[in-house]
Amino acid sequence: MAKTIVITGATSGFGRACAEMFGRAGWQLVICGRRQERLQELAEKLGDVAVHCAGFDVRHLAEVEAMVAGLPEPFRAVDVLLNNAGLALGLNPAQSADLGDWETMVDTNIKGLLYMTRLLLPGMVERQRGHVINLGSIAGTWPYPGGNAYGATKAFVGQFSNNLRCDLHGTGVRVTNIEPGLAETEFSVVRFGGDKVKADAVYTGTDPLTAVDIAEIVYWAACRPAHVNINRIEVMPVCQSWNGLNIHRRSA
Ligand code: NDP
Ligand code: 8X3
Repeated sequence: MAKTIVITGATSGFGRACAEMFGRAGWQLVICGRRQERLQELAEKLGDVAVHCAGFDVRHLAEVEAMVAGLPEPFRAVDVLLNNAGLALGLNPAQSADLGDWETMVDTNIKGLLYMTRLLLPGMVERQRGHVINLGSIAGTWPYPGGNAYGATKAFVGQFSNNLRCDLHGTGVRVTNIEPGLAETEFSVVRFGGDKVKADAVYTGTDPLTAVDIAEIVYWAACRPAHVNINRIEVMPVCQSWNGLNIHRRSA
């Protein structure tokens, strides 16, 4: 019987690439995102793949509840939840960051992920199988200027993933946190409020990770034998590494 994956943030980037990869491999897909026209277009592109399109906003619990309650029968036994929907907004230092941006990141990256997980976990535990795959980030481990609230939301995702493993001990349900570095998607266009020039500059002269690179990792983690749990994967492009600690010196 075909397995079912629920993918949040399937309208773009990693989520869309995962939908294509899992779909081609014969999985049933529940593809989620706010831009419904993109979901429809993706479903059409996937042709014969069994797809359920779910247009909703992960920040709103009532919408998440309605999505889960409205899953058609063939899609109800979810094997993998890919908590991928997320975003960074802005790169200002904390002292001048936009509070609304911080709230949006918390509501999406933390609360949306919590809602999805809490509502789909009971079925997985009941069936004694399932897998929650979260999209964290290197920003959850490695600080950088302007990463303030975004990095902190991804640190939450990392620790929540670890704690989930404790709670799910003995249930057969797996948890994986995938933590990518620089990857070219719509991520930077969103971060810079639609400024494509600024977004493109992030990747100029680099060989960033691609959405397909991440989809291959998600697919690999999901397809390990049932007794294997990949706890976390941190991945960067070769062109990215650390820059050491910063020391401020008084002027003479
Ligand atoms: P994209 O901007 O290309 O995709 C983000 C996806 O999230 C879109 O499909 C968007 O759909 C969805 N989304 C955003 N807000 C909401 C919301 N409120 N409700 C429902 N869906 C939402 O970015 P990426 O593919 O790069 O990002 C995917 C994940 O990977 C994110 O969690 C991001 O933080 C993380 N990540 C990205 C990295 C990168 O460098 N690109 C590196 C490390 C982690 P829609 O707008 O249609 O709702
Ligand atoms: C996205 C990677 O380094 O832009 O999570 O924060 S980074």
